[in-house]
Amino acid sequence: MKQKDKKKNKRNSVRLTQVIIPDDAILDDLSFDESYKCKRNEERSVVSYKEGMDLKPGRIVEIKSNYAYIVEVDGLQYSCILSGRLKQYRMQTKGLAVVGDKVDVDFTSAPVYRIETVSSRKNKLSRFGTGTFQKEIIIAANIDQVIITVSIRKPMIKPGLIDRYLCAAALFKIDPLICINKMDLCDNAAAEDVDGRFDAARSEAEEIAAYYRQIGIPVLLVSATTGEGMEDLQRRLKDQDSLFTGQSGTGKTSIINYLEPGLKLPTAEISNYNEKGKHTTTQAILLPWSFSGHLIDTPGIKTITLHQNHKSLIPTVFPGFHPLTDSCGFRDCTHTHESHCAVKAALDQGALPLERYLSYLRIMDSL
Ligand SMILES: Nc1nc2c(ncn2[C@@H]2O[C@H](COP(=O)(O)OP(=O)(O)O)[C@@H](O)[C@H]2O)c(=O)[nH]1
Ligand SMILES: [Mg+2]
Ligand SMILES: [Zn+2]
Repeated sequence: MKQKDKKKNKRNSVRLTQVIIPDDAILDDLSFDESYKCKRNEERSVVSYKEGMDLKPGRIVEIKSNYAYIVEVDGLQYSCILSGRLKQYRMQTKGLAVVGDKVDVDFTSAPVYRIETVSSRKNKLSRFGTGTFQKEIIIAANIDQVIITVSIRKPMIKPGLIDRYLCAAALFKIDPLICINKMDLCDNAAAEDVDGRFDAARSEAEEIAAYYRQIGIPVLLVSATTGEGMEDLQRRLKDQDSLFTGQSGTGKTSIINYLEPGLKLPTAEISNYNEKGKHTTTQAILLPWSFSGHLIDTPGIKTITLHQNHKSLIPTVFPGFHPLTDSCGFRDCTHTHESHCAVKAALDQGALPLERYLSYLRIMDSL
């Protein structure tokens, strides 16, 4: 870089650190509209700060700490830091650049690589803290589909939990795919029968699958042990960026390892061992499939939580309620006490299983 340019950059950075954001909280409030961020990056980004830079597009694949981001650029991984410009938003750093974000990295001062811009997101998946304010923690961004992993047994399948994941997927505008794993246990009636009735489990899985398929949500019956359903799953993962979610122990990591044996991600037993002291990552990680596309594993993230502000949206996004809801008498029908409710009518006619309606009430109650 020329001496003159250096000076100019320095001046810019001084000026920029003095920029006062009228309300810092605005950055936290990106829930359904990322336009603030888009504007800052695409419209307001002045040419001057990019002058003399060697910017390359990349993707954040892992966050090591508040300061270290692993970014994939042209198939290679670089440890990067946030530029001074982005660090102004230090308090929001975690939400500012997350796994899956598309970024521009400046290579001018290699081996120090700086993330200079973060592009606006197609979508994101967040979880919410407990307590009154339920602070948002973004898990990952730019996700094509979320693989809702459940197991038919061990742990027992819980359709109520599937509904919760489906609500979250709908709220965050991410396509869902349900994977019912451990199907091998169904054919193993002789095996120790902790949860009872393994022999009936296959028809149970098929019944659950039939219901969700009927309301338009794809379901695969798989087994990471026997390989059942794995070809179909691979076909659906190809060329997509998929985030695996689901209760711990349902076999997410086992499925990933089956499809990509080279990864050797630690499954249950090893993770437990690591809890005794070894460092394990609790963040999301983005990894490439050898058959193209990416996966996002979220080893330390226990469950999906919904935000209390989502409550008013659940009556429309709850799986299977659309397009019924269009025929409700009230636009903001909660399908409980209202008259002319199409959801309750479907329930009375047996078109909507009581179980699903009760699951809806439980989710509403919990928010
Ligand atoms: N029988 C059976 N066990 C499985 C299957 N998939 C995973 N497991 C076991 O379930 C446990 C939890 O698996 P893991 O992949 O760590 O689950 P995760 O917590 O969802 O990542 C491990 O003991 C696996 O060996 C399967 O398809 N069949
Ligand atoms: Mg795991
Ligand atoms: Zn209604």
